[in-house]
Amino acid sequence: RTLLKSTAALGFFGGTGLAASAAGKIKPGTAALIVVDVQNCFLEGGTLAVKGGAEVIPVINRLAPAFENIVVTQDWHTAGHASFASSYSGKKPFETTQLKYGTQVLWPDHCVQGTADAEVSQALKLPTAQLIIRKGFHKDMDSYSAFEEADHKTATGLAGYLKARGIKTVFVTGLATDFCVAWTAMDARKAGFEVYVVEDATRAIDLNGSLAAAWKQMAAQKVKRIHSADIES
Ligand code: VGL
Ligand code: ZN
Repeated sequence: RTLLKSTAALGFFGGTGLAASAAGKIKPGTAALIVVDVQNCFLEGGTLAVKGGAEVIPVINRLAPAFENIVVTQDWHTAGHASFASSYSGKKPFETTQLKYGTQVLWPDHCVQGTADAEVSQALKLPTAQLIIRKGFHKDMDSYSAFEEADHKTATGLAGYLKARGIKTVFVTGLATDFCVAWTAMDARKAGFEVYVVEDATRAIDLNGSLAAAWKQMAAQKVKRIHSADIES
């Protein structure tokens, strides 16, 4: 059994040079599904709801049985976190500020540790998920990526975990396409993995064109953009 339908992939990469033979070679034991931040905070009714966020859940649940390895991430902020607009006087959500590591988008208070809002959705059905990476728990630093925090220095350990388990390819899903999914996908490339983002298993925040910009940056890093129908079930 292999993970990607060798024929389906061609349509998506027409002209970009992904060989059907390469796609057909991915063995389930060498791949991981990464489920990014499918938490109450990012679903309808949550503190930073992503439009259509809950629609990723049935898609991810449909993909999950094909994977022997699944990693879940959880945005896990302290109260008064540096990424919250409420932590600064005169700042509103979706404005930016300069922090030591660069420009930080300021968000509504969201995914605060220990709250129901921060819980991973109970609707996810991920029988082979064994690792939850919590991120954004340093009060003075954000972490969109599951691999490293916003200083681009502090590692979460996920790259080492995946490598120790012989994983070469990751499939990234979840919320939000243009922030935590994109940063996770690009850092996975930087760590040497082959990376697919499953577009219909993601939804975006799309702040000032951030979604189009994220796809462009991901393409430049050779992140491959596929559809859930390209994965063998
Ligand atoms: C995220 C904004 C703030 C995400 C997390 O999961 O994409 N976005 N914190
Ligand atoms: Zn956050």
